[in-house]
Amino acid sequence: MASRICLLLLVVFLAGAFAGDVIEVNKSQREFDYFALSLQWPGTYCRGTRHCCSKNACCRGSDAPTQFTIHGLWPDYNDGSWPSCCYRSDFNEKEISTLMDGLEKYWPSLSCGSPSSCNGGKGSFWGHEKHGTCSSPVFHDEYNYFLTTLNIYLKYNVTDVLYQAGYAASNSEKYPLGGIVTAIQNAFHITPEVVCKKGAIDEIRICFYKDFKPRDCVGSKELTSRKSCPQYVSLPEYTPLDGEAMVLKMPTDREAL
Ligand code: U2P
Repeated sequence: MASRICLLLLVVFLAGAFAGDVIEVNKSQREFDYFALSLQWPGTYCRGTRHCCSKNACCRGSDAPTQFTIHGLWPDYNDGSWPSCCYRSDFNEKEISTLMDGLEKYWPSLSCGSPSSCNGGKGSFWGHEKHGTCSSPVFHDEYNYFLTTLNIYLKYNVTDVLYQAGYAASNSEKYPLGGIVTAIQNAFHITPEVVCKKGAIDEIRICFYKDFKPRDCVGSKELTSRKSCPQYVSLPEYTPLDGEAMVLKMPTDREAL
């Protein structure tokens, strides 16, 4: 009887959690172990830009991001896997309207595609942050999930740490991967995970306990975590697409999908 009441309370709790209309609880996924703040380097990502649209920050010309931007705050398991879409909820962009300036600046979309959300729809770019639905019991609503992510991103400024250690964006320099990892270890006392694409830094992930104290990322100690990176890596400068050509070729959001 007591366990039935507990189960009922849990369902009621989850039903009220995170966002407005909760449709279904995915009971097969257990609670996550830690958070990974995944940061992407626009200089690397935007090299692959072929299409422009209004929401793609790679197409902002001289206003395009020149720092690491947020890819996501991911609830992860210690075994290297992660839960996703723990329950389906209707993402309501109005709940985070006061955060929009910060999101546009620090957590922009770097493509024109619309990733699917947990209810199977494709809409707002931030609606795709299905990771938030698996972040209970740390977050109970959309607003707190996005606000906290912005805050820890600003607190743990990876771009600044690398810059202070002499690792600035460059199209000619190569930097020792070990030096980049050491700079972050010295600043935050944890080991990050580094992901590369064609010899360039693509992502840096820093990880946190559920109380947002920094911790090592699971992949950071394994050889596999840095397997995509050579010993010397580049940190490419952002090269804006040609402004004139961009305006002429710019399709509508719908055409770009
Ligand atoms: O790495 C490819 C995509 O897998 C998802 N991912 C990866 C590692 C992890 O710890 N958690 C996680 O969710 C990401 O999917 P996305 O959020 O982009 O849909 C990542 O891009």
